[in-house]
Order: sequence, then C-alpha cells, then structure tokens
Amino acid sequence: LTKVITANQMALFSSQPKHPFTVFVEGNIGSGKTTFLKHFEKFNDICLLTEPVERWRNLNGVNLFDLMYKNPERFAMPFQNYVTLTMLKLHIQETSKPIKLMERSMFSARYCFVEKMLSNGTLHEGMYHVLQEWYNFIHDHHHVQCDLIVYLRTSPEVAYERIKKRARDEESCVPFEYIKDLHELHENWLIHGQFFRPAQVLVLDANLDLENINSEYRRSELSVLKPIM
Ligand code: DCP
Repeated sequence: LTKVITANQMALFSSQPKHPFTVFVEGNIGSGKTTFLKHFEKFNDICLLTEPVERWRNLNGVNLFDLMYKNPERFAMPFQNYVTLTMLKLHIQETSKPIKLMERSMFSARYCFVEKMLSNGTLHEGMYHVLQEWYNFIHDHHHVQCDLIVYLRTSPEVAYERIKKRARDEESCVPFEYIKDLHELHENWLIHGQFFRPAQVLVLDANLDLENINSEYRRSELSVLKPIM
C-alpha cells in the first residue's frame, strides 16, 4: 500500500522534533481545560502537557500556590515568577510527537493573571515591571511555538459555580469578582485582541455541561489534529 503524505505532514516531519504543531488551551479558572485535555488522551500523536499546579503546590515542601491566595501582597510576585519558569520549561520541552497540546501558557500568566494582580494592587508597580522584563527577555531570546489557541469560553457565573463545586482548598477564598475580572481579561486578550495573540483563536462554548460538551470538543479536533489529518 502506498501511503500518501500530505504537504502538511511533509512540512511537519521535516521540522520534527523542534517545532511540533503547538496548541494552547486557555480559559478562565473552572472553564474545563483539564477535561478538554483528557478528551485528547486517546490520540497517540499528541504530547499532552498539563499545568504544573502540583509543582506550585510543592516547591521543596512550600505550597506557593496556597501562599499566593492567603498572602497575595507578599507571594503573588514569587508565585507568578515561578509559574513563568515552569511554563517556560513546558514551552521549550521537546517531543517526537507531531502535536503538542498545552494547558495554558506564559501568555495567559502575563496578560490575564499578572494584569489582574497589578490592577487590584497585589503587585507593586516595580514587581510588575520586573515580570514584564522577564517576559520581554524570554520573548526576545526563546522561540515560543504557538500555532493555535483554543479558548474555552465560559460565563464567569458558570466558571465560579464549577470552582465552588470542585472545592480546591487553595481556591476557597476566591471571590466571584476575581473570576469576573479574569473573564474580562481573557475576553480582552482572546476576543478583542487587546494583547498580543501568538496564533489564531478557536472559540468553544465551554458553558455546556459534561453531557453536551463533547460536540464542542469534537468540533475542535479538525483544528487541533490538522497536521495529521
Ligand atoms: N493561576 C494563577 N496564575 C497563573 C495561572 C494559574 O494564579 N498564571 C491559578 C488560578 C487557579 C489555579 O492557578 O487558582 C489553576 O488555574 P487554571 O485556570 O490555570 O487551571 P484550572 O485547573 O482551574 O483549569 P480548569 O478548571 O479549566 O481545568
């Protein structure tokens, strides 16, 4: 049997493993990013990279994630600093798979969380500028591959209900206002283009419940699996 190789696949094989087709999954806290990633576990050609929350929870025995929520003035800065490092490691992680699917990115840290922390006063302007210098430095010196962004778009109400339901210890003190503001920041970035978007954005309706969201996930397969289709 002769296997027909498409132009897409040819381009991909010649660029492996340096530049796999890279997809960022973005969306508010509670939008269902983890469930979205799980949907793609069945495909062998995908390198799935989940967010390193466990590393934020245990940095040599220190739970930076918890400290960031409990004492934001003091710990938001080291937390976002560490998030950036752990995300950068994922961005530059090589894989022999043709597709890399990542939960979040350095970009949402920068354009959503760090912006929020500046505007609510948890990050001093000086701290904010140090982080910006890191982002600019990384941007100038590393190739951060991104070919598609999947935006799991929810209403802040739905995201907040899910967060309450899953009841992560660290997030018990997160108020609705925080989720609402993060929603606006995601919208400003991914829908209105107020901040730099490293690739095209595919918007999915992530308000749907588990029983009905499969059709949305399947709708995204064509775009996510494009290099191997
Ligand atoms: N977080 C943060 N700053 C970042 C990234 C994440 O403060 N740069 C926090 C927000 C949440 C937790 O980390 O408390 C994890 O948030 P995510 O939205 O990244 O992941 P979830 O597990 O909440 O995603 P989902 O519910 O969509 O699966």
